[in-house]
Amino acid sequence: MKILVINGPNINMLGIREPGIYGTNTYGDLLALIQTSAKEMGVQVKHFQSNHEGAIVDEIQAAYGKFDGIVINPAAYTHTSVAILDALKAVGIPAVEVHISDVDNREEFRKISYAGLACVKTIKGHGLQGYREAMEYLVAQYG
Ligand code: CA2
Repeated sequence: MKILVINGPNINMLGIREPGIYGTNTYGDLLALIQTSAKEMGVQVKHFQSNHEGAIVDEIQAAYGKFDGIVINPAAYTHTSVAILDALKAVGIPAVEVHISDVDNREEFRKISYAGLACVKTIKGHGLQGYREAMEYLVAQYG
């Protein structure tokens, strides 16, 4: 099974500020967790991070026919991007939405998720472990 993990804007800054919301782990720790999880689950994984909406759309489109599952944290684009929603719908690859923080218990605007409308599952507020849980779900359901 091949899983594509996509992270949106500012996720590469994890651990630098706002530890009360996002924890103290760094972006490097997240990459290590994804790699270790993939190895343990016996799946292939590619990780992609961008601060640009169009680049994320391009990456989702390029996954068509190449990946069996997507784990996506669109970060701030979660709450604004119809383009990412449409790209996920266009490729039809099972996608799990992940949020490190509990977006339902923050500002009102974070309760809205466009990308989530195209996802088979959403995991929120489980910290970095949410990425591992998302990968486990894809393996269990589609592996
Ligand atoms: O909880 C999540 O995973 C989010 O997707 C993270 C986004 C935020 O816009 C979403 O509402 C929820 C933010 C990404 C990281 O932002 C940072 C902010 C300060 C310091 C480091 C990263």
